[in-house]
Amino acid sequence: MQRVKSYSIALGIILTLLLLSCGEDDTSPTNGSPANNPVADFTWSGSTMAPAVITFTNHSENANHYQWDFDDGGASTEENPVHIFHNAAVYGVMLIAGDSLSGKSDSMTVNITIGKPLGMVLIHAKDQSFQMGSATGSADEMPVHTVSFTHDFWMDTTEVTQGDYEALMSVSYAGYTTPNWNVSYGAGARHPAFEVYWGDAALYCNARSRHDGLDSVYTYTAILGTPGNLCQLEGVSVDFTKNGYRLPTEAKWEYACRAGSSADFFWGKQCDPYPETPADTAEFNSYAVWYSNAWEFVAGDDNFFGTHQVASKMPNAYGLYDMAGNLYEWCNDWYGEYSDGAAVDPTGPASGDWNSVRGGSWGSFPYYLRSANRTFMVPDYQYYFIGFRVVLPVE
Ligand SMILES: [Ca+2]
Ligand SMILES: [Ca+2]
Repeated sequence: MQRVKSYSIALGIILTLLLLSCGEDDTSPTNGSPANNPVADFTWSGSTMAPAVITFTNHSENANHYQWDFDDGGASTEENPVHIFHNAAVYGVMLIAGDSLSGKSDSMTVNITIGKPLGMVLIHAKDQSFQMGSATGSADEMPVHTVSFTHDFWMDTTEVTQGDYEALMSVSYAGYTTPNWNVSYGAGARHPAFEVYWGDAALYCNARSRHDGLDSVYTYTAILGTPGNLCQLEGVSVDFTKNGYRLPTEAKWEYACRAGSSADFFWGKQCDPYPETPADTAEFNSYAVWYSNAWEFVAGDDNFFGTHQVASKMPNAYGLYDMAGNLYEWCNDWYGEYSDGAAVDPTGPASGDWNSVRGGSWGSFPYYLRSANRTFMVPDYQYYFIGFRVVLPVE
């Protein structure tokens, strides 16, 4: 027994020396043995409106490795990670702070409430499909084909307003000047922005992305003309992998416009002879700013020439306003024929001369306000019936 005891004492001295030498290492417990227990602690900062860019700052004690769970499928092992929450929800963010020497860890969970992006609605499209096009419309709406999506996306509930456009663009681009919003076509902060080229709309998307701490989707080699006021982008390219605002693809636009409807109009009616009776026209007027209540001036409280303020009519089932009429809306796509067969996240032709615009305008007849209708314009087309709204993918 005596030999064993001596051996134990010797082993104890060796272990103590080992621990003391380890104590000189920055990452080990500071007072030798036993190791201190880690205490998880962190703070966070950033916007709480989706897409929310949140910076996490670790304040844990006695820890040297970190495991973050953001409660949205995302994770990180960085000490001070930056994470983007794309959806409006309450997230229970958990940090597990561990000490690699002792093998001990501690966790801390904080609920972070993220609100929806201002003026946008979440379009549930992930793993959804719809029939794009129309068998009874124009040739370019055919063939009707199945389109599906791999992600949800946010979409502006209204066309971009003159007020929002002016506020953002005036602080985003040196040399910006206000577009010519002629009062006879509807001028005012709540009226939609018109007389904007496709390039102006793309610059708006980039400006809004920068404003919200997101990526720029559009790159270009030069801006020709006045930024935001009838400018063209030279050498423009679109990076769909970036996390930022962009113009909707035609497929996203039509899916969102239909809001589950397969009829010509999102409120479930078929075009021609509709709208025929006064009751039909009244119904049409309740959903759309179009020829009858905007171009063809008719005296009355709700009828006047030009664009109307956004969201002055009833929304579709997804809460989107003015998807039929008020202004045609720029899409991201070059215009081209549909290809046969099913498509997943289609983005249109790789190049072209015209961009697609959708939805008809305040000067349009009903046929052009159908959900499937396609119209094309050169990107630098200055006209008072084209505006836009933007989308943001949920990755
Ligand atoms: Ca519209
Ligand atoms: Ca057409």
